Amino acid sequence: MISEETGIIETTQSLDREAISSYSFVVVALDQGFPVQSAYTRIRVTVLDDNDNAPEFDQSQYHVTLLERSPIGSVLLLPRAYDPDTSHNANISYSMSGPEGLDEYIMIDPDTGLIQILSTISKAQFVRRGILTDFQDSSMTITLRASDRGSPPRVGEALLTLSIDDAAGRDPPVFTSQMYQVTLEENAQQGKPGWVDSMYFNMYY
Ligand SMILES: [Ca+2]
Ligand SMILES: [Ca+2]
Repeated sequence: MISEETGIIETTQSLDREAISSYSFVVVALDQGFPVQSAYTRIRVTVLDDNDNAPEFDQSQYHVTLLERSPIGSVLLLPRAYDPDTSHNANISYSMSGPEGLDEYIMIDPDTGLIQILSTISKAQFVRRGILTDFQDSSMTITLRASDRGSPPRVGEALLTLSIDDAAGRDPPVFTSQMYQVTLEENAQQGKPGWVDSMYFNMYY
């Protein structure tokens, strides 16, 4: 709106850069003589960006099944996040958090969001490391984050459910020691067992 008296131009409602990023108009000045003399000028208003949008992933949940012993460098997922703001307010950095120790096996590229395998994954190892609670357990939840570089930054989140498929890369059973010493009493009853401790990985489906 322009004041006819002062020429001051004011907004009449709040502006949304994501809806309209610039305005162009012509201002005409008229004197009160006769005949009327006039001048005009063009005005272009560029709306600066406010960081009023958080990045948003293209899905709120992702599900990926990973074959055990997939080659190092294999791509798990390429999630995409979008931010309708501009410049650093839309410049996205990706990160993730999951069970402790998982970051030694998979990584997310902060610039592209590409999630890749860093190290050979086996279910047995995940159970040993506490990344999976037990052999019955085959999936974990990872939180993906997309943060813009606004001030303050805004963050969008999505969940990734990662399941480990151990059908193809089944581990053989392993003994916990290479040698066992068992003592038995003389005249032990027939059928009395000596105890040998063994662990079986990936026996549960
Ligand atoms: Ca904005
Ligand atoms: Ca933003």
